[in-house]
Amino acid sequence: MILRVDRLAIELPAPEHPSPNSAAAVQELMGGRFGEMSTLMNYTFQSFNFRGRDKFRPFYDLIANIATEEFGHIELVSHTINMLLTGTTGRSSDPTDTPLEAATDVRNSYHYIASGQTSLPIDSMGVPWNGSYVFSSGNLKLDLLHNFFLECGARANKIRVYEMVDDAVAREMVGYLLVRGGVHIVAYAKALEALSGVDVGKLLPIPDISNKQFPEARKHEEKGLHQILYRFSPNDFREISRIWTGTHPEDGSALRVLDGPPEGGPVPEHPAEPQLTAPIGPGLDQGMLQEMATRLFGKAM
Ligand code: MN3
Repeated sequence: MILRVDRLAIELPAPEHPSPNSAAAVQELMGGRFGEMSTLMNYTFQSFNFRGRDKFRPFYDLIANIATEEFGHIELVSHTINMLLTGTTGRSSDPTDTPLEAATDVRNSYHYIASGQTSLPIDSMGVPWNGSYVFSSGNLKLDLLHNFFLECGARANKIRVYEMVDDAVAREMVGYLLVRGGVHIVAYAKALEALSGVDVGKLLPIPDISNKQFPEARKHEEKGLHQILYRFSPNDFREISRIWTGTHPEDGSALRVLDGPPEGGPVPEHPAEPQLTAPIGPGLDQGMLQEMATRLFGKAM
Protein backbone atom coordinates (compact mmCIF):
# COMPACT_ATOMS: atom_id res chain seq x y z
CA MET A 1 0.00 0.00 0.00
CA ILE A 2 1.03 3.58 -0.47
CA LEU A 3 0.54 6.36 2.08
CA ARG A 4 -0.05 9.79 0.59
CA VAL A 5 1.02 13.14 2.03
CA ASP A 6 -0.72 16.26 0.72
CA ARG A 7 2.53 18.16 0.22
CA LEU A 8 4.62 18.75 -2.88
CA ALA A 9 8.25 17.56 -2.86
CA ILE A 10 9.40 21.21 -2.95
CA GLU A 11 7.76 24.62 -3.02
CA LEU A 12 7.33 25.82 -6.62
CA PRO A 13 7.68 29.53 -7.47
CA ALA A 14 4.97 31.25 -9.53
CA PRO A 15 5.86 31.20 -13.23
CA GLU A 16 7.43 34.37 -14.59
CA HIS A 17 5.89 34.06 -18.05
CA PRO A 18 3.32 31.27 -18.47
CA SER A 19 3.82 29.61 -21.83
CA PRO A 20 1.89 26.82 -23.56
CA ASN A 21 4.96 25.78 -25.53
CA SER A 22 7.11 25.58 -22.40
CA ALA A 23 4.36 23.45 -20.84
CA ALA A 24 4.42 21.21 -23.92
CA ALA A 25 8.20 20.72 -23.58
CA VAL A 26 7.86 19.87 -19.88
CA GLN A 27 5.29 17.18 -20.80
CA GLU A 28 8.27 15.07 -21.96
CA LEU A 29 9.31 14.76 -18.31
CA MET A 30 5.81 13.48 -17.49
CA GLY A 31 4.74 11.07 -20.22
CA GLY A 32 7.84 10.66 -22.36
CA ARG A 33 9.63 7.33 -22.58
CA PHE A 34 12.19 8.68 -20.09
CA GLY A 35 9.69 10.69 -18.05
CA GLU A 36 8.61 10.34 -14.45
CA MET A 37 5.61 8.13 -15.33
CA SER A 38 8.12 5.67 -16.75
CA THR A 39 10.38 5.60 -13.69
CA LEU A 40 7.30 5.32 -11.44
CA MET A 41 5.72 2.45 -13.34
CA ASN A 42 8.98 0.57 -14.05
CA TYR A 43 9.94 0.38 -10.37
CA THR A 44 6.34 -0.19 -9.29
CA PHE A 45 5.92 -3.23 -11.57
CA GLN A 46 9.40 -4.54 -10.78
CA SER A 47 8.56 -4.39 -7.06
CA PHE A 48 5.19 -6.13 -7.57
CA ASN A 49 6.86 -8.79 -9.72
CA PHE A 50 9.94 -9.30 -7.52
CA ARG A 51 10.80 -13.00 -7.11
CA GLY A 52 13.10 -14.24 -4.38
CA ARG A 53 12.36 -11.29 -2.14
CA ASP A 54 13.68 -12.95 1.03
CA LYS A 55 17.00 -13.77 -0.59
CA PHE A 56 17.44 -10.37 -2.26
CA ARG A 57 15.68 -8.19 0.33
CA PRO A 58 17.94 -5.07 0.06
CA PHE A 59 17.35 -4.92 -3.71
CA TYR A 60 13.59 -5.34 -3.32
CA ASP A 61 13.52 -2.65 -0.64
CA LEU A 62 15.52 -0.30 -2.88
CA ILE A 63 13.29 -0.69 -5.96
CA ALA A 64 10.03 -0.51 -3.97
CA ASN A 65 11.20 2.52 -2.01
CA ILE A 66 12.38 4.46 -5.07
CA ALA A 67 9.06 3.68 -6.79
CA THR A 68 7.31 5.48 -3.94
CA GLU A 69 9.47 8.60 -4.31
CA GLU A 70 8.62 8.66 -8.04
CA PHE A 71 4.94 9.24 -7.27
CA GLY A 72 5.92 12.61 -5.83
CA HIS A 73 7.94 13.32 -8.96
CA ILE A 74 4.99 12.93 -11.35
CA GLU A 75 3.08 15.19 -8.96
CA LEU A 76 5.80 17.85 -9.13
CA VAL A 77 5.98 17.75 -12.95
CA SER A 78 2.17 17.91 -13.17
CA HIS A 79 1.95 21.05 -11.04
CA THR A 80 4.73 22.69 -13.07
CA ILE A 81 2.76 22.06 -16.29
CA ASN A 82 -0.43 23.41 -14.71
CA MET A 83 1.36 26.55 -13.56
CA LEU A 84 2.90 27.13 -17.00
CA LEU A 85 -0.58 26.86 -18.57
CA THR A 86 -2.41 29.09 -16.09
CA GLY A 87 -3.48 32.37 -17.66
CA THR A 88 -2.33 31.51 -21.19
CA THR A 89 -5.75 32.24 -22.71
CA GLY A 90 -8.16 35.14 -22.52
CA ARG A 91 -10.40 34.91 -19.49
CA SER A 92 -14.01 35.07 -20.52
CA SER A 93 -17.06 32.98 -19.82
CA ASP A 94 -18.68 34.23 -23.03
CA PRO A 95 -17.90 31.64 -25.75
CA THR A 96 -18.59 34.17 -28.52
CA ASP A 97 -15.49 36.09 -27.37
CA THR A 98 -13.41 33.12 -28.67
CA PRO A 99 -11.60 32.99 -25.31
CA LEU A 100 -9.45 30.03 -26.42
CA GLU A 101 -8.36 31.64 -29.68
CA ALA A 102 -4.70 31.79 -28.61
CA ALA A 103 -4.70 27.99 -28.30
CA THR A 104 -4.99 27.49 -32.05
CA ASP A 105 -1.35 28.54 -32.40
CA VAL A 106 0.18 26.40 -29.64
CA ARG A 107 2.12 23.16 -30.09
CA ASN A 108 -0.23 21.08 -27.97
CA SER A 109 -3.95 21.68 -28.43
CA TYR A 110 -4.86 18.75 -26.11
CA HIS A 111 -4.05 21.08 -23.22
CA TYR A 112 -6.97 23.25 -24.38
CA ILE A 113 -9.39 20.80 -26.01
CA ALA A 114 -9.00 17.57 -24.03
CA SER A 115 -8.28 19.26 -20.69
CA GLY A 116 -8.92 22.51 -18.87
CA GLN A 117 -5.35 23.77 -19.41
CA THR A 118 -3.86 21.05 -17.26
CA SER A 119 -1.22 18.33 -17.44
CA LEU A 120 -1.88 15.09 -19.32
CA PRO A 121 -0.17 11.66 -19.44
CA ILE A 122 1.47 12.51 -22.76
CA ASP A 123 4.93 13.42 -24.01
CA SER A 124 6.13 16.71 -25.53
CA MET A 125 4.61 15.76 -28.91
CA GLY A 126 1.24 14.77 -27.45
CA VAL A 127 1.89 11.01 -27.70
CA PRO A 128 0.26 9.18 -24.77
CA TRP A 129 2.51 7.41 -22.26
CA ASN A 130 2.26 3.68 -22.77
CA GLY A 131 2.95 0.46 -20.94
CA SER A 132 5.60 -0.69 -23.39
CA TYR A 133 7.94 1.74 -21.59
CA VAL A 134 7.91 -0.68 -18.64
CA PHE A 135 10.71 -3.24 -18.49
CA SER A 136 10.31 -5.95 -15.89
CA SER A 137 12.35 -8.94 -17.03
CA GLY A 138 12.39 -11.00 -13.85
CA ASN A 139 16.20 -10.96 -13.94
CA LEU A 140 17.46 -8.71 -11.15
CA LYS A 141 20.77 -7.82 -12.80
CA LEU A 142 19.06 -6.98 -16.08
CA ASP A 143 16.34 -4.91 -14.36
CA LEU A 144 18.95 -2.96 -12.37
CA LEU A 145 20.99 -2.32 -15.54
CA HIS A 146 17.81 -1.12 -17.22
CA ASN A 147 16.98 1.16 -14.28
CA PHE A 148 20.48 2.66 -14.36
CA PHE A 149 20.06 3.31 -18.09
CA LEU A 150 16.52 4.69 -17.60
CA GLU A 151 17.69 7.16 -14.95
CA CYS A 152 20.61 8.30 -17.14
CA GLY A 153 18.23 8.77 -20.10
CA ALA A 154 15.84 10.65 -17.82
CA ARG A 155 18.72 12.88 -16.73
CA ALA A 156 19.59 13.66 -20.37
CA ASN A 157 15.97 14.64 -21.08
CA LYS A 158 15.77 16.83 -17.97
CA ILE A 159 18.93 18.69 -19.01
CA ARG A 160 17.53 19.30 -22.49
CA VAL A 161 14.21 20.58 -21.15
CA TYR A 162 16.19 22.91 -18.86
CA GLU A 163 18.06 24.11 -21.93
CA MET A 164 14.72 24.78 -23.70
CA VAL A 165 12.71 26.42 -20.93
CA ASP A 166 14.01 29.29 -18.80
CA ASP A 167 10.96 29.93 -16.62
CA ALA A 168 11.74 29.80 -12.89
CA VAL A 169 9.01 27.25 -12.13
CA ALA A 170 10.34 24.77 -14.71
CA ARG A 171 13.97 25.24 -13.67
CA GLU A 172 13.14 24.85 -9.97
CA MET A 173 11.41 21.54 -10.73
CA VAL A 174 14.16 20.31 -13.07
CA GLY A 175 16.91 21.34 -10.63
CA TYR A 176 15.34 19.33 -7.83
CA LEU A 177 14.65 16.30 -10.04
CA LEU A 178 18.24 16.36 -11.38
CA VAL A 179 19.41 15.94 -7.78
CA ARG A 180 16.88 13.24 -6.89
CA GLY A 181 17.34 11.41 -10.20
CA GLY A 182 21.08 11.63 -9.53
CA VAL A 183 20.50 9.85 -6.22
CA HIS A 184 18.61 7.11 -8.04
CA ILE A 185 21.40 6.75 -10.62
CA VAL A 186 23.92 6.27 -7.82
CA ALA A 187 21.56 3.90 -5.98
CA TYR A 188 21.23 1.61 -9.00
CA ALA A 189 25.00 1.84 -9.61
CA LYS A 190 25.59 0.78 -6.00
CA ALA A 191 23.06 -2.04 -6.34
CA LEU A 192 24.84 -3.31 -9.45
CA GLU A 193 28.15 -3.11 -7.60
CA ALA A 194 26.71 -5.03 -4.64
CA LEU A 195 25.43 -7.71 -7.01
CA SER A 196 28.45 -7.99 -9.32
CA GLY A 197 31.48 -6.23 -7.82
CA VAL A 198 31.73 -3.89 -10.83
CA ASP A 199 32.34 -0.23 -9.92
CA VAL A 200 29.55 1.27 -12.04
CA GLY A 201 29.97 4.64 -10.31
CA LYS A 202 33.11 5.21 -12.38
CA LEU A 203 30.84 5.87 -15.39
CA LEU A 204 29.28 8.93 -13.75
CA PRO A 205 28.16 11.53 -14.53
CA ILE A 206 26.06 10.52 -17.56
CA PRO A 207 25.60 12.81 -19.53
CA ASP A 208 28.96 14.27 -18.51
CA ILE A 209 27.78 17.56 -17.11
CA SER A 210 27.72 18.00 -13.34
CA ASN A 211 24.54 18.85 -11.41
CA LYS A 212 26.63 21.62 -9.85
CA GLN A 213 26.43 23.54 -13.16
CA PHE A 214 22.70 24.09 -12.62
CA PRO A 215 22.07 26.75 -9.92
CA GLU A 216 18.66 25.22 -9.08
CA ALA A 217 20.33 21.82 -8.48
CA ARG A 218 23.53 23.15 -6.89
CA LYS A 219 21.66 24.82 -4.02
CA HIS A 220 20.17 21.43 -3.03
CA GLU A 221 23.53 19.67 -3.30
CA GLU A 222 25.12 22.31 -1.10
CA LYS A 223 22.62 21.19 1.56
CA GLY A 224 23.57 17.55 0.99
CA LEU A 225 20.37 16.44 -0.75
CA HIS A 226 22.37 14.28 -3.19
CA GLN A 227 23.66 12.23 -0.23
CA ILE A 228 20.20 11.35 1.09
CA LEU A 229 17.97 8.42 0.20
CA TYR A 230 14.57 8.99 1.83
CA ARG A 231 12.91 5.92 3.36
CA PHE A 232 9.31 6.42 2.25
CA SER A 233 7.64 4.20 4.83
CA PRO A 234 6.79 4.31 8.55
CA ASN A 235 8.38 0.90 9.24
CA ASP A 236 9.46 -0.86 6.06
CA PHE A 237 12.24 -0.86 3.44
CA ARG A 238 14.93 -0.63 6.13
CA GLU A 239 17.43 -2.70 4.14
CA ILE A 240 17.99 0.11 1.65
CA SER A 241 20.79 1.16 4.02
CA ARG A 242 22.72 -1.98 3.01
CA ILE A 243 22.99 -0.57 -0.54
CA TRP A 244 22.85 3.18 0.17
CA THR A 245 26.10 3.27 2.10
CA GLY A 246 29.68 4.45 1.65
CA THR A 247 30.50 7.55 -0.36
CA HIS A 248 29.11 9.45 -3.33
CA PRO A 249 31.08 8.51 -6.47
CA GLU A 250 31.21 12.09 -7.78
CA ASP A 251 32.28 14.10 -4.70
CA GLY A 252 33.23 11.49 -2.11
CA SER A 253 30.72 12.75 0.49
CA ALA A 254 29.11 10.29 2.93
CA LEU A 255 25.75 8.78 1.97
CA ARG A 256 22.92 8.46 4.47
CA VAL A 257 19.34 7.19 4.70
CA LEU A 258 16.78 9.61 6.08
CA ASP A 259 13.64 8.14 7.67
CA GLY A 260 10.46 9.53 6.17
CA PRO A 261 9.69 11.73 3.19
CA PRO A 262 11.17 15.21 2.64
CA GLU A 263 9.38 18.03 4.43
CA GLY A 264 8.23 19.37 1.07
CA GLY A 265 6.20 22.45 0.29
CA PRO A 266 2.57 23.47 -0.15
CA VAL A 267 0.52 22.09 -3.03
CA PRO A 268 -0.07 25.10 -5.30
CA GLU A 269 -3.59 26.42 -5.76
CA HIS A 270 -4.59 26.65 -9.43
CA PRO A 271 -7.36 29.15 -10.22
CA ALA A 272 -10.35 27.95 -12.23
CA GLU A 273 -10.25 28.65 -15.96
CA PRO A 274 -13.55 30.40 -16.62
CA GLN A 275 -14.10 29.04 -20.14
CA LEU A 276 -15.58 25.82 -18.78
CA THR A 277 -16.22 26.62 -15.14
CA ALA A 278 -18.15 29.81 -15.62
CA PRO A 279 -19.78 31.39 -12.60
CA ILE A 280 -23.54 31.75 -12.90
CA GLY A 281 -24.00 33.81 -16.04
CA PRO A 282 -26.89 35.87 -17.28
CA GLY A 283 -28.57 32.87 -18.90
CA LEU A 284 -28.45 30.65 -15.82
CA ASP A 285 -29.90 32.18 -12.69
CA GLN A 286 -29.72 30.94 -9.12
CA GLY A 287 -33.41 29.95 -9.15
CA MET A 288 -32.89 27.70 -12.15
CA LEU A 289 -29.88 26.04 -10.47
CA GLN A 290 -31.92 25.35 -7.34
CA GLU A 291 -34.74 23.87 -9.41
CA MET A 292 -32.27 21.59 -11.25
CA ALA A 293 -30.70 20.51 -7.95
CA THR A 294 -34.13 19.73 -6.54
CA ARG A 295 -34.97 17.64 -9.58
CA LEU A 296 -31.63 15.80 -9.53
CA PHE A 297 -31.10 15.29 -5.82
CA GLY A 298 -34.57 15.79 -4.38
CA LYS A 299 -33.46 18.86 -2.43
CA ALA A 300 -32.22 22.37 -3.00
CA MET A 301 -28.45 22.90 -2.68
MN1 MN3 B 1 12.26 10.69 -10.66
